[in-house]
Amino acid sequence: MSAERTLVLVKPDGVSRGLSGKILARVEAKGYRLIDLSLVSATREKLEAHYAEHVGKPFYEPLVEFMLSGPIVAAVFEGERVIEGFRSLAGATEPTTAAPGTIRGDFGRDWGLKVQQNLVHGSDSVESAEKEIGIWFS
Ligand code: RTP
Ligand code: MG
Repeated sequence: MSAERTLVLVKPDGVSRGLSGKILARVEAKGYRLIDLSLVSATREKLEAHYAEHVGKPFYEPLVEFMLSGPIVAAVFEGERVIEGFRSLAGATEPTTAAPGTIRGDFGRDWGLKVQQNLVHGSDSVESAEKEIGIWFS
């Protein structure tokens, strides 16, 4: 099987809490190769494209506000089955119940807000990875 690529975002909570290095180190330690890396500020346009599937949902607007609240680390990682592999490292969406040993499970919790501040994003398919890499690394 040929190597895949995925887009990883360290969300504003991860960057502001000083966890970017730790998070990227976990992905590298698993054996995935860092291909591209950037500290970026999101824009509404980028987020609308990135979260197109969530536009109109009740958590969409708070999610956008959260993603605009500070800088984001965008990274591209490569490796066999990296899309699945990173999502497995990240853990379940809700940090309170994400399994210990995962990024969200080890570093995240419920901060009492409507939108989970769950530290990371990872693409969920080859198609979304291609689309998302294009959005954050254009
Ligand atoms: P991501 O896309 O960020 O990797 O996370 P995911 O696949 O685990 O979660 P997804 O369902 O795609 O949702 C995207 C992000 O929206 C926020 N969210 N809040 N009910 C809620 O309050 C809610 N549901 C989702 C989270 O930040 C989630 O990561
Ligand atoms: Mg998702």
